[in-house]
Amino acid sequence: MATQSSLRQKLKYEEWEINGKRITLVTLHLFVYPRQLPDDLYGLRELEALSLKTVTKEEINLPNELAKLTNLKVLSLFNCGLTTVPAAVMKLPMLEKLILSRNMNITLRGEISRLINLTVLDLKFCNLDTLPPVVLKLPNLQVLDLRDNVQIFLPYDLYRLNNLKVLRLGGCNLDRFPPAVLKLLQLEELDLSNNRIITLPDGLAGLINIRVLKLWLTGLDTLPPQVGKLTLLEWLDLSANQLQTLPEEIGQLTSVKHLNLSKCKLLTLPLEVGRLTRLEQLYLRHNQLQTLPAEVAQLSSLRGLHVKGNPLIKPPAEICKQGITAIRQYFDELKRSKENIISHLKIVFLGEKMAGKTSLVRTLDIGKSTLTEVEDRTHCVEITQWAPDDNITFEVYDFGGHDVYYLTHQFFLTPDALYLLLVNLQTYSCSEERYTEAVGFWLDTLNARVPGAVVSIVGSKKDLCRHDEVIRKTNDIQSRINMQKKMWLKQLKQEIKRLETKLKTQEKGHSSLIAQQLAYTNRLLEQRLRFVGDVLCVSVKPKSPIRSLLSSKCPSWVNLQTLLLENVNNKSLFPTLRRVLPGTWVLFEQLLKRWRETPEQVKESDSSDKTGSSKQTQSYSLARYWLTLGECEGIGRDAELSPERLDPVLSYLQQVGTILRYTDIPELKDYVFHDPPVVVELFKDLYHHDTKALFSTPRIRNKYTREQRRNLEEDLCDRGLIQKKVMTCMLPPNIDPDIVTALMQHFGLCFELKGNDKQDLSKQILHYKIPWYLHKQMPEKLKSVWPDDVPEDQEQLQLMCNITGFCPRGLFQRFSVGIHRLVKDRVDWKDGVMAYRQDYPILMRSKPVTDDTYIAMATRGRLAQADEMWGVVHPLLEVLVQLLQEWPGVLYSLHVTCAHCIKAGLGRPYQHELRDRTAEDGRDVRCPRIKNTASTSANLVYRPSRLSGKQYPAEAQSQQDVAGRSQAEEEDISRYFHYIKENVTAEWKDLAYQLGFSRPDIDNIDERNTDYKRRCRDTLEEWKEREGDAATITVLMDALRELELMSVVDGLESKYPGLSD
Ligand SMILES: Nc1nc2c(ncn2[C@@H]2O[C@H](COP(=O)(O)OP(=O)(O)OP(=O)(O)O)[C@@H](O)[C@H]2O)c(=O)[nH]1
Ligand SMILES: [Mg+2]
Repeated sequence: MATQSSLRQKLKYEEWEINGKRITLVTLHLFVYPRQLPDDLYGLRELEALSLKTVTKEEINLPNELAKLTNLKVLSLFNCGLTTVPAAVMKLPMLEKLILSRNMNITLRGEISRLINLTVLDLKFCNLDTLPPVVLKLPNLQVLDLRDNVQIFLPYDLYRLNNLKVLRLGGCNLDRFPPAVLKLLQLEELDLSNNRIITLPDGLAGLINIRVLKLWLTGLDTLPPQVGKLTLLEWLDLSANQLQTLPEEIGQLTSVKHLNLSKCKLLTLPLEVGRLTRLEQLYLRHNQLQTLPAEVAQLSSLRGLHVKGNPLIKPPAEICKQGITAIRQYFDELKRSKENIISHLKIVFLGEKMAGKTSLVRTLDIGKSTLTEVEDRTHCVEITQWAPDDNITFEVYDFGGHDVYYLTHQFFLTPDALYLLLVNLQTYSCSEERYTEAVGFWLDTLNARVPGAVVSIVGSKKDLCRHDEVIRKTNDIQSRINMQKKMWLKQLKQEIKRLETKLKTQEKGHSSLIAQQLAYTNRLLEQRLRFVGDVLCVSVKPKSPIRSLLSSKCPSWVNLQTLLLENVNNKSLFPTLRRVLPGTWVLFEQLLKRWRETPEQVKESDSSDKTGSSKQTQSYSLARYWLTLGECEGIGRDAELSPERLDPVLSYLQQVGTILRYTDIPELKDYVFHDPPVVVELFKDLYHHDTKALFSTPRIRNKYTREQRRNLEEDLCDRGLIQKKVMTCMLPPNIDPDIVTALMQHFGLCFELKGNDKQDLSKQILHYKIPWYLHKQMPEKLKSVWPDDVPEDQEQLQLMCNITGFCPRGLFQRFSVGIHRLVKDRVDWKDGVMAYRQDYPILMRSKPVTDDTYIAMATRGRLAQADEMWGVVHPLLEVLVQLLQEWPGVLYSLHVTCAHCIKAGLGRPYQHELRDRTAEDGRDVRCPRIKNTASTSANLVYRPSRLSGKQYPAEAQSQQDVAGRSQAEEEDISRYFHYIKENVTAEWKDLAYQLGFSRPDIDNIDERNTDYKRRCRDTLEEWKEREGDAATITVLMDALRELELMSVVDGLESKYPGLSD
């Protein structure tokens, strides 16, 4: 039993909100177990706020002695199993706030009216069917919370509560606006959310003191103009309703600071919203808005404009993503120059080599059947523009079908394009193998990289097949596509089921990451590839003049053209095809294109600068590949964009993929890559399917003997190695190889190897390694460093990423580039790397197992060093997880292989789910394969919590973060809480979900706190307690960004400079 002094130690000053005011009270939070209160409690006369909690949910026994706490102002009896309010409560003369929520069917007796100071009564979730009549006799009641009493009836004489300022009736299943409420003229806050109300009465305008009005999820389809009379309104929540428009009277609500219109069906937003000069947060997510009024962006108090999930064309989504400042700059520029409507669509031609892609592209472009010659094979990617009519321009991406280009292709696969997959009907045969090569593989790639994209299948070279053959083959393709789609769905559902089971069985405190992964996987269900039409068969072989004369039929590719035009005009497929841009931006883009095509000519015709020095000539020939910022400014001036107006258009073009910019890579930050395919073409010189051709160019032949060239080729093919000076020689003249290699390293295509000459740095031969060229197996000699059997005095810590189903080609190679800066003394082979990290050996391997792929990374050391071993391998896993974010459709899970199984050499070692170590974990974990007889140290199974928190997409971090994290972890995250709670306020629930809290957790936080800020703070504190060291500012910032709380993110960054470094 607690003594008085130990109880007194638990007293703390806590801030409470009573009736809109914040006061600090001497507070005690007490767990009552089993039912009895400690006797010493009644001696705590100074107590002002008492909050009781019970774990058993049995009725708490509140004896008369409670009345001795004469100073008690707040009493919380949330979920205490009460059937009636105990008599002692009625004897607390000073009581101002009484929380009785979640006490089912509680009765309130007449004596309660003795509580003449009671101003706040909380009866949420009490299953009340009528308002207890005695409540009307509480003369000073100002706040009445009746939320979630689903049957409640409100009496007509509710008006007797003539001091009532706050009435909460959310979730009460009300089917109309309760008339009695209209008589509560002094009301300042009314919550009717989550009811079946549908219409608002005219009389609402009489509630002229209303400041907060919550009407979300009430089925409203119109907002009566009378709402405009509520001129004191500061907070209006109309989200999740059926509203398509708003009355112009909304503009009269000039006190409104927070307006939530998300998840309505809004098609337009009235200009009058621009009159809400005090508006700070405007929520418009998930509506049907195509345009925003410029007036809205001009609102000077506006800190957050949330528009995700709208088919916006003015401003386009790429602008909105960048935040309110970019939106303002856009409208500003739009006002300064004229509006241009642009219709662009990216069409990507994919498919095996020789499928007929380039021939079809050319045919469509010139409008006449055309065949390519053998030497026309496409290297990497060619981009052309095709404008079939005045209304639209297609950006056509024609990819080289050879395997070697596959890695670079992926960078051009973006979600908003139309994909045409060409299947060569001549070489297709109705077999699983051919289907996989010609169709399945490409669809898997799209499904992994751009889930939800629009795809059309085209059968090519129809002229080379008989009619029945065409039918047989297209039917086969179609039915196998259906099977593949079913397979994807099955995999997704299996994964969801696995995660749901895991969520149920996972111990408390470990579920948040699984919940996030589950939410993510569920989202993928909504984002499946959209196929348009059946397989369309074409031939682009020109007909002989005689046959053309005899046949009146139009060529088959014309049908494809018609289909393309039909599809692009289908708003459900491409809702944001047309977009409104400032004329200056459009002109700037056109000038950039001219530079792309003919930089020298552009320069010659440019009258502004005619010095024409050789240095300049060189720089203009480089301008084919990239522009310096200075050159961009010059082009900007030609488009009437001063240097300070340039950044918004560059950011926009970067967002839409027209240009590449790397403002955070030192070697690249001063350049603009205005023609991305040209950049990739540079790689082509180093990345060719024909390695012989690489070493046969005139420049290489001039510089190296035949023998030397043979050695160089051998180096590349056997070891993936290429010397820097050789590489320089392979690139076009004057190209700075450092820029190309910085780009290649950024794309994950190569890494740098320094020579061993430690004395003379200048003599170091710099090599680059291109893992793509590696084809050999693990070298035998490595067996001495890493024997098959784990040495007796050592343990193996092995982390595993299990990729279900399709694994992107080249993933392991890119991973091996990504980890380069973390390891030393590496040896690479086809599907593995052996290296050292912090003097520990590490082995990374990729292995296909039936339909899945396992990527394992392991180290060995003594058991006592388990924690160090985690520090060695875990950062490698983080690099892989980060990389996987490029393929949102890939399903993967993370594991720790049972160290006992490894050491015992068991065939199918057990894979533990990756999770953090907690204080409750025992010392050993049983090996599930050898039930109950063998075990392994918990230190080899559970991740030390200092490493946690980086596991699934919402929390993915950049590689740079890996290095900088330990410092961030050490600082106290709580220092940011105050700012966050002050600014997140009402969105605390979203934040809680984002941080992995479940619905019941959130309800608890809701119940036990008095206002948003406290709930937000409580959420953050609990999150920190749960997650320990994993509760980092990076995770928190990611969560805020995910919720688009950009004003909070920006505010934190400016308040704490260096936070985002
Ligand atoms: N008979 C016939 N031949 C075609 C047709 N389309 C393309 N070809 C021929 O097929 C070969 C390959 O055509 P391309 O258009 O270059 O193929 P691709 O898909 O662009 O090939 P890569 O660039 O290597 O990926 C060329 O020899 C073309 O002449 C067609 O409709 N009928
Ligand atoms: Mg081609």
